[in-house]
Amino acid sequence: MWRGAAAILAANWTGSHTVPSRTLYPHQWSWDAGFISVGLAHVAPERAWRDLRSLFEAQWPDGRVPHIVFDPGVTERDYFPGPSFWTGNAPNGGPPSPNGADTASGNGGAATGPGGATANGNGNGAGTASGNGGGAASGNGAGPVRLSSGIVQPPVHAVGAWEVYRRRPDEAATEELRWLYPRLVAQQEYLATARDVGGAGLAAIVHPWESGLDNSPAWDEALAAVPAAVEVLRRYARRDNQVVSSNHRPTDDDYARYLSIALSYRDAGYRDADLADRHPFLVECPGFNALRGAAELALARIAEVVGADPAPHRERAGAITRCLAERLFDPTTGMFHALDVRTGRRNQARCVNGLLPLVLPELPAGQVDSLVDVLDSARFGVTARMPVPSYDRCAADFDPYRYWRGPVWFNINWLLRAGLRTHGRDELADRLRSALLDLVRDSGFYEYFHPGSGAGIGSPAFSWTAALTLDLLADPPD
Ligand code: 9WN
Repeated sequence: MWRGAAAILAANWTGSHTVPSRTLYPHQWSWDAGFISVGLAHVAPERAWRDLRSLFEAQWPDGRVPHIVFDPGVTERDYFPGPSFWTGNAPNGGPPSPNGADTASGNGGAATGPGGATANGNGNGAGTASGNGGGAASGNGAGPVRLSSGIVQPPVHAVGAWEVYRRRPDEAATEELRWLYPRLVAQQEYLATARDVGGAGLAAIVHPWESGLDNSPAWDEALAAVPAAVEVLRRYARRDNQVVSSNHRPTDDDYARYLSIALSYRDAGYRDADLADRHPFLVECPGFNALRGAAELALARIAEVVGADPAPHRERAGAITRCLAERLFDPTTGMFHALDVRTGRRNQARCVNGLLPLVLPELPAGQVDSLVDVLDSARFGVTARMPVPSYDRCAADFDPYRYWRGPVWFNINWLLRAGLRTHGRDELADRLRSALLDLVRDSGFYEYFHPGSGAGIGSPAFSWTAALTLDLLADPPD
């Protein structure tokens, strides 16, 4: 299994970064890079550092780390929505031309981002409504310009960087941490300020894609209020449905709304000022915010290595934990729920992102007990064989095939196992580890898995499944 996982990571390596999947996702994705680094730490730490550097070279001057950094060598046809959609460079708003990546503008000038990070971009910083409609162009001046999307994903990179460092804490790794630290701080700062739309200390996501759990039922209500850009979708061709079955992916209706939200943000120059007044989708996600907290704790450790003060990071982690505990926990369901900032309502669906606050060590003991109960209940239960599904098994609309509406995902389960260990629930953590390893042993390194049969779904050679398998194999129970 070890060799199979390492081979997938090698096959998905492009020379500067790892793609999530050659067939489905041929660019670099943000939170994928964080998880991938955790696995590369065991087989090729130099690639792990290069991967993280690649991503952070595309950081915007305002600190945001884009959810996709596009590979200029890949055509527009190979992924939708590609660079010309995000930069607004598709001719007349129509379908992107194959050369969109080459024609998209960007002045490539270096700008100094918050926290002392230097990011090379086209100046689409916070508060600037740019003429070209956004989409950062990045690069260190040596290689080709890499365009990016303008939205983010959960900040799991400090956790990844810390894992790579602690597996081989030599001078080269310390140097990498010195380079990354101000950039990771800038990323956190961006989320803590520009994205605190609700004003309570939690970051709001502006698009379901930012959660990483794209079509989770957690967004259904907020999404229903968004107009569907049916006409826009019609002008483009979805690529994902040509690669895997459309029953395993978000629906066209979902996509029409995804496009509508992305266009709204793009056409406002990816500005975050006044989001509350104009943006159609603003949600506080418990998973996203729990991972912000975990990132602060990893930053505290990194700060000690690079000679910075760890205390503010620990304080921020504590503050995020308290906000989550007060604002997103529902005692009637015993778990956390996403809050729609536009309506002030908490979504009632029981989704797996509502269990992720378990990664926070300072979560109140009563909430920890409650999450563990839900996790081990019939709704999410870790049976002898199956890890935790992405949605409540008992819900009427539980769908074992459709992406984040039922199937089992490896990265989430890896995080839940870490959370269980944080709170000393080792027996359950060990069961989860065994179930995950059984799954890949029987089915392969798939993107996601049927929560009943364990059959693999989506991309068959998926990087984070391979990476996190390596980590689980290297980390047996005590
Ligand atoms: C949109 C790359 C990404 C993951 C997400 C997953 C899926 C993209 C898509 O693939 O999202 O970002 O096209 O469906 O939902 O978590 O990062 O692996």
